[in-house]
Amino acid sequence: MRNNIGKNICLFSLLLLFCLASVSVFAEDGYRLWQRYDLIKDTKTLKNYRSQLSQYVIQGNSPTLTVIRKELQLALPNLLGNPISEAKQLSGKGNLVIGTPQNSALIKELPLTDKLASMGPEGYVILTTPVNRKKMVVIAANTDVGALYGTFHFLKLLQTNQNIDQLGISSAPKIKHRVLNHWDNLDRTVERGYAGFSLWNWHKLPDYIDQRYLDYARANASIGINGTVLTNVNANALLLTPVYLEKVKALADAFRPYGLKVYLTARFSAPIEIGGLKTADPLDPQVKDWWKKKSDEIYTYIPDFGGFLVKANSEGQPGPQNYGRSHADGANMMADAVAAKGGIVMWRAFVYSNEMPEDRIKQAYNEFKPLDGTFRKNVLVQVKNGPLDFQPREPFHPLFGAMPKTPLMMEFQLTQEYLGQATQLVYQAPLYKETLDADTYAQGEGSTVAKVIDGSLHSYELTGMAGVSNIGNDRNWTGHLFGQSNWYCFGRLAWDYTLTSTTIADEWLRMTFTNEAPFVNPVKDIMLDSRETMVNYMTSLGLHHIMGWSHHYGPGPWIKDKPRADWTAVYYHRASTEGIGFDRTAKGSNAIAQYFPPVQQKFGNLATCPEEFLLWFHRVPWDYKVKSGQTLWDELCYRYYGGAEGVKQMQQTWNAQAAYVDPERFQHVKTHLSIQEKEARWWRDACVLYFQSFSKKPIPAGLAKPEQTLEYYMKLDPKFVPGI
Ligand code: GCW
Repeated sequence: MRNNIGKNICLFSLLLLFCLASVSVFAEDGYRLWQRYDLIKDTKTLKNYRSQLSQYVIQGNSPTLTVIRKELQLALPNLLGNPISEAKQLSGKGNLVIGTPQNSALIKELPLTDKLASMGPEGYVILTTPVNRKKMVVIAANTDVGALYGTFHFLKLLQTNQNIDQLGISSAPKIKHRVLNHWDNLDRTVERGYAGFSLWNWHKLPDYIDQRYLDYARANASIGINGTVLTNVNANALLLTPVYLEKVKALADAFRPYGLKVYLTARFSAPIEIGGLKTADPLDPQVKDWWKKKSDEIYTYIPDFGGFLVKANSEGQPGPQNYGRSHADGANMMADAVAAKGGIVMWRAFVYSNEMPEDRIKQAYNEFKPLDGTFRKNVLVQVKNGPLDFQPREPFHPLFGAMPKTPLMMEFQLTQEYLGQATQLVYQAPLYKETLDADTYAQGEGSTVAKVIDGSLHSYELTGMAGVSNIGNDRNWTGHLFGQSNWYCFGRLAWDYTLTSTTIADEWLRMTFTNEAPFVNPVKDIMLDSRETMVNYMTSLGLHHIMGWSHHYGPGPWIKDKPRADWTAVYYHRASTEGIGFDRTAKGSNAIAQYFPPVQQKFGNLATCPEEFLLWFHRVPWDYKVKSGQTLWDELCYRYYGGAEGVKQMQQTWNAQAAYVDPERFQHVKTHLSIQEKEARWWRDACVLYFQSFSKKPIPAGLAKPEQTLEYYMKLDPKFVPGI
């Protein structure tokens, strides 16, 4: 009797343990990102896939082919609910063949030479083709990494229930260097990070390779990201010391099979701080020699080290101007140090100084334009999408198109420093696309920013797109679950900027949640409207830089009287009883003159200036008539109230999706949307009341009365806001 009871208790606790384990294993905490290989629900599609996929053949061996094998072993049995394994030979049917002409005799025999010729080192083709009268799916590329990218594309087709009967896909990246920039510090804090601490556990490196590092590399490979800058551009010279290079090497080795190259941020004064030199003057032979030796040393640890990302003479960072040298002098010295090993230098153009009375947004152009053509061939000048600083909306940076002899690299921000940080849902693809599709008129109509950075407009060989990462060690990687969509869309657009925001959102939703249309369509609308909704309740009609001081969290249009005018809000909106807005026309700071004539005319003329940039380029009175026929004041109010209302709609739409999403992620998003709704009302009321103190006009009838007083909002001072 006692034994039986004992046995039953054991059995019961074992059962309980198993249930708990299974729940925890499949806890929907967002860790699996868009790489969820759950059983395909649509039975017709499942049946079709099962008839076409029963085994895979990968000839050859390499660390990258091993990664492909692992991914297929994880994905196919789960997606198809069938044991699918690797085979050495083709069988009757259901073959998936992956490889390159170099490592696969099967692929070598196929007439793919022409197709592969134009795919470059990272492109791939995915074809349904008969071989020896056996129908099969072929994923072929010129390199193993290309085959890996092709494999992830094929898995995406299955995850999104696409028809694979007659495949004829060829895809190659439009941009060569597709790089994440982590603003991670060596103490594991992340500057402007809202997803926990840094992924990199420097203390346990080089020995402990966390599974997260591999899943990070998998996720990046699945969206074609091929570079990662591990540390903050406000760089720490210690990173270049042997102790840390050992640790970096361990990460580089872990990432290499996924085609992910490692770059490091270089503190310009490192020769002094860790080299014992008295100067960091780039024209000093000792300094040149130091960087050459340091770079050679780095290559002994990381043979395929990508190169340096440098923030110099910007926001107090040391740089060549400390020695009266130019940015080109600094960049070229470093470029020479890594050139022999194929390294590049990404030199940031994010420079401005408060001493300069000039309109802050003009300064980077004024500093870099004259240097056009003076940079080494392996230097990219990295330029933020707009001339200010990652605002919810900025016009494209006037440097794009203005430096025909210097490869310009795009810098977008995925982390939401100015876009609601950790608590707000904003899908940024529309923001990125707005910049990429903007016409610079550098060589007449059609000279889009995208054509500048893909090198086609000015025949740059070297091309790049960087994204300031939103990744941290939060279980869901990005803090807000929908932050994942920004990591995803950055990778997709860096690979192919012609993709639409809608297509990318559709892919991500299907892979991350479900293919069920009653979920995909309305939630896609939430995503596609989210950026405009945010602009409306934060910075509509061209307003910019009116957020909280230093942490940039919440509204702060009243911010003034700070050590640096160009870090305040009043510097930008210039509100007074007469009107509001920054006159950047020829009558004002003339920032428009930095654009090519057609753009100057468009932005410089009130009649043609898009209203979303009205107060960016113009200063107008409160009763100025906008296109809707409203006065500017009324329009501003309607935008703020409309924006806050927009978040309510996002909530309603999401709250109707409980049936399609696991409780954990459903609740996560639901709770964050309710925080966002509150914060949107905070922005609305604080800004409307503040600007009303100048307009002296009533809030249009029918709009709710602000919940608190202006004094109340001005007194709010959130503490310990993440990211600083
Ligand atoms: O956006 C600003 C941020 C700084 C950042 C800087 C930059 C890393 O407020 O935190 O510094 O830009 O881009 O260098």
